Amino acid sequence: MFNNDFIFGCSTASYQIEGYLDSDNRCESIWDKFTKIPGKIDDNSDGSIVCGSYKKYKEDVKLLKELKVNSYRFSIAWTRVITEDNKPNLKGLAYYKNLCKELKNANIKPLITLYHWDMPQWLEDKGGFLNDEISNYFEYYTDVVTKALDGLCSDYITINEPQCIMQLGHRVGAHAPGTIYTDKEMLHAIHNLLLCHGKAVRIIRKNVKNSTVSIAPCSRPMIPKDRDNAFLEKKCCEKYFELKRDYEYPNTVSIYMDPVFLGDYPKEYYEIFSDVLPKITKEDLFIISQPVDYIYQNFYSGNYYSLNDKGELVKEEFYKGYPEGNISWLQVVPEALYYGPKYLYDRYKKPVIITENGFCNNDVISLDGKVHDPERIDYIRRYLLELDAVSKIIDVKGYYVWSLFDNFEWNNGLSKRFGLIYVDYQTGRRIKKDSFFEYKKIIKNKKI
Ligand code: GBH
Repeated sequence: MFNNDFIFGCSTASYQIEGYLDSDNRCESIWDKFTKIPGKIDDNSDGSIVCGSYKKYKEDVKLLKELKVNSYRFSIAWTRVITEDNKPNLKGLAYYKNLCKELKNANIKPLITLYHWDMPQWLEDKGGFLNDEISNYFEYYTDVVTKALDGLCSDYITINEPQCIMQLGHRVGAHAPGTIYTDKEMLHAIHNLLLCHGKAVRIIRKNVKNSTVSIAPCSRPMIPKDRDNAFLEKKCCEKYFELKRDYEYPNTVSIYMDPVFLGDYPKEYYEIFSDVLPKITKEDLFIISQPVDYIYQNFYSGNYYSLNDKGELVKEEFYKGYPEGNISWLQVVPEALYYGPKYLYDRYKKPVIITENGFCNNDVISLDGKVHDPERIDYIRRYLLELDAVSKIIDVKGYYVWSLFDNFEWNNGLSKRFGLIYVDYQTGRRIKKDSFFEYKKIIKNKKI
């Protein structure tokens, strides 16, 4: 049973749902360019059609109203609201203003993500996150947005999943812009990204009355196979925050969250990267660690661990045929919503809000014209049961489903569906899936 003021919401992101990429002087983003490179997107699709939310926002809000969510998390496209000569684009701003007004009339609180991966290409051309001016550009963009939305939105997320920006965008190369960083560049870019966050927090506090703000990282928690073994849980928690100089280090939580929440990088950071450290000043760390309100986190999956004879952690491989979504990394591990929030709360001591959680399915329209998705319903219910359980021992304030709609799933294109609402990309038709009605019921009853 969730508290009466528990936030139930849905999440989306600009490039994934808006479409109309050439409207109202929107400028090119790194995803416009990346999707044109042959072989980068599984089905050669891009963000040009998708859900058409740039024109259909009234219909979007109607659906949200029917679902009765308290909050809608969406992102602003930097490319729509700032021109290539770094001036406000009033037409682009008007879209987000209208969306916020529509939400206000429906009694739904907007939660705005300022950066959900769609960097303006002209800024990427100036070096992207390696440009030491990037945090000043981001601060200016944040200033423009918060002033334009004055009185319409008070809740902001600075940056979505810095892990994916760095690991997928600049190490694996599966995401835009796909330029591969050396370790020295990676740490420099991470530091600049954190400065973007900090400067945005500062300007939000200045411009917005009763603001809330934080960053939304993602992670894949280590789950103790034996839930009664406190020693194993402690080991899992340690591993979750551990920073090692391996291929995966841009994916860790502590490299981003320690500076934001604790005021400095983890101790081991300075040792393992001693030969490639960026310039880090006291002033930088002060800016990066401006107080934030919440621990936001996106959780989808996790890994089980047990102990060997020597008392060391060992990862349990998933057995063949293990329950999973229609995307390689989405094994069903509901305990992620118990241990993830718990580990984070114990270290960073702020209320937790799950900013994304959801399921990818090979959904189809059935003969009866409906979309039946029992797997998604089961996933959401199992995960929410774990979240409900952990909320008895830590402060959990909300949960957002990824996603309201099927949408452009980055390098996986349109073939991967995460929505509570099915989108027929040929006609633009939207069909509420069974999970839409189930989530509506959960919201109404505040219980599973
Ligand atoms: C989120 O990222 C995004 O915010 C959203 O835009 C996207 O559409 C949604 O989730 C669904 O994918 O280390 O094995 O987990 C995705 C979260 C984190 C999933 C990194 C893939 C890498 C492989 N991603 N993870 S693994």
